[in-house]
Amino acid sequence: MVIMMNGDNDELTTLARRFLGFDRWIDAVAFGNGNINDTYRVGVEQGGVSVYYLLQRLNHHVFRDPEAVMRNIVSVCNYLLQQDYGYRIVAPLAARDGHFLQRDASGNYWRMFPFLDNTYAPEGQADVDIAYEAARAYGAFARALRDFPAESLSETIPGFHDTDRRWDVFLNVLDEDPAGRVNATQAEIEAMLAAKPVFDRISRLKKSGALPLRVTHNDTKAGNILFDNRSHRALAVIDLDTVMPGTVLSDFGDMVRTFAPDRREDAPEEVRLREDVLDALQRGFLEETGAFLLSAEKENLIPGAAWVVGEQALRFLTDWLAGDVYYKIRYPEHNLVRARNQLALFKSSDE
Ligand code: GN1
Ligand code: MG
Repeated sequence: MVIMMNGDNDELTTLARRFLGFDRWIDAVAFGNGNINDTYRVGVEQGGVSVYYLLQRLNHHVFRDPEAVMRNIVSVCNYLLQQDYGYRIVAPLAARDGHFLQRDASGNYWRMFPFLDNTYAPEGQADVDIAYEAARAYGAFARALRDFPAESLSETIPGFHDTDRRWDVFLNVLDEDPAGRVNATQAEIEAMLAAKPVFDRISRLKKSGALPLRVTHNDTKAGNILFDNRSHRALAVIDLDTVMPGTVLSDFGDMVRTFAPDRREDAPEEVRLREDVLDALQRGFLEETGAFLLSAEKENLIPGAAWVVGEQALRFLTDWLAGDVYYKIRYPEHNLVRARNQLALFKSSDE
């Protein structure tokens, strides 16, 4: 999906005013590199001091029920506040009318978060220390939420990790070929079809009931951890939009998928898994979760990772064949390059 970054300052100022009182508008700059939402860091002067916030447009084509997204986030943040969690909680700010979401003239949904000064979210490939710190933070998140009633959360993207359903969508796109790209994509389609046994294995495991339903983050990449500029310690787990009921395999798997490769997920060059980073992820995550995860979960963390990589390949390939309707793309073949990258990663993680 090609979304215009609508950085109209007047519009952003008006929106910010609905959340905040301020004396002077400083600026708004596009922030981060998410594939779904549009984020701005806005600066305002309040009582003579410059203060920064994040103003974010929630993509309501992807999140069809924005209110449910905010309810999930708020209930998880409130719960975390009462736990021995050890990390900062970046909760959304209520607007002056008491609502967490504000709509603009075109019907878009906006929300605001505090901006943590002197922090950064890693870009590019994280090193071993960053991976270990992040894995501990995601592990602590799972630990602090282990008794939260997962079934009380809304499934904000229905079927997000429903492997059978994603596979059906893929087969359907193959069949209909809406963008006329199937013929030129044969090699990638064949590689995808060859990955099916891994999907079947995890699908059977999920249906067997051996994996408890847990609160899962569902986007456990380096960019969703805020680090302290100076100490490089993890301070906060952010982006709780996809917090949903799920299995621990997807959160550990998405860490492996995003941290362990030696290149970004859209690098056109051959990608390889870094064993030292993989070890650091396991060490960090299990330090926090080892005491409460069931053995069926621990034993399947690595096969689960191969599945998550395969599923991401499936999602990018499906979007390419569908004509780029879901992910933001920065050039015409972006989704195909992403799909190839994830297929290569799948191959190296399934070896
Ligand atoms: C999307 O926008 P971002 O980068 O936080 C996607 C994830 C994918 C990721 C791949 C809601 O996340 O599931 O793994 O792109 N989020 C949604 O880069 O679909
Ligand atoms: Mg995200």
